Amino acid sequence: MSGGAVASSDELPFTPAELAEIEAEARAGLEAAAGLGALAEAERQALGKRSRFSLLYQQLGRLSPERRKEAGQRLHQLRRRLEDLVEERRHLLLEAERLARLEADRLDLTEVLPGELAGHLHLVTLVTERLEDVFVGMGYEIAEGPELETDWYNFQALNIGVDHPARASTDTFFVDVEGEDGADYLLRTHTSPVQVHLLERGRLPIYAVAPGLVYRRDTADATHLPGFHQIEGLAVDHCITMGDLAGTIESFVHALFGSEVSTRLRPGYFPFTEPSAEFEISCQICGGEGCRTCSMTGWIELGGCGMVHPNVLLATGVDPEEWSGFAFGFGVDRLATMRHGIADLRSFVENDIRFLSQF
Ligand code: 2NM
Repeated sequence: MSGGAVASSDELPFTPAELAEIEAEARAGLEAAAGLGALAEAERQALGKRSRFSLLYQQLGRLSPERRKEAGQRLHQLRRRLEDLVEERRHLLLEAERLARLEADRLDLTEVLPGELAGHLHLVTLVTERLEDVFVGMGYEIAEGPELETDWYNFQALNIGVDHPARASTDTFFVDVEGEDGADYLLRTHTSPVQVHLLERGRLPIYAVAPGLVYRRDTADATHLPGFHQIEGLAVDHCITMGDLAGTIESFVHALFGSEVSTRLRPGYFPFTEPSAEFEISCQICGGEGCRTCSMTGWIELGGCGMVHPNVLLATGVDPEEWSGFAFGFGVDRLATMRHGIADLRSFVENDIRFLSQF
């Protein structure tokens, strides 16, 4: 140490100008730091053990108590200002890093390859829309109804008694909701409840088709899905006959598959129609000659149909003495597999873009 021991040791170890210079230098370093690593280094230079700041601090011990207090306060205030600046800078840099990371992780899902469409409707939707167009062309309206139904609409009104096998809990998803009326709720197992709503509404005559999702407790395999699409038609008027039914089926099959395809009805059974029939189309694979696809019969079953059972009309408040009707129904997914030679229904729900983009 130079100078007189007592007098010089009691002088402040810095001038205000020196302190201002130390602060300016530290600030410049902290503000120039462009990343968190650089900031830590600038902080070490400003306030670390070997910093000009720390050297001043170490000299406080030599001062008289009054001087030490004054100098200590000055240094303390400077440290606070610099620490605040470090925090502020750290905050800004963290935010900048976060934004940079978000920008880097950004995925542009809207990309459209040059010359290609962005996408198209699912084949089942396309086939449903085609069917709707064909029926609208024949004067039908499109009807929709809820997928959550009561036992009444899905079964009772359709002449499906409590002991009918279609009611077995193995076939139906029952839903555990408390209806105001204490009714049992379930996922509709067919679109027929939509027809029940139409009949109940009582605006006759009715010419309507109801497309939509239906649910059954099946394990998915090549020919079953637990959720699949149906379309059902209903025509109720004065003097509707089985001949009208056969002609309607032939018309829409011709519109869909071409007029070289033949149709036929075979006796069948449904609780909601009497008489009931299954309708078939001539096998497209062999042209009716007989092959593996049609089990050598030349015919492939497409759906069911029949004359609406008088019990259904009575249950929905329609007078069976005045009105008669036919109804038909079939699986849209299955029709799409037949129309496009698809081997497995599960392709429709696997969302493999290579499959979907073919149609
Ligand atoms: C089918 C087959 C036969 C049908 C019957 C009715 C109603 F509500 F009028 F009674 N709707 N749908 C029906 C008839 C559905 O699907 C295979």
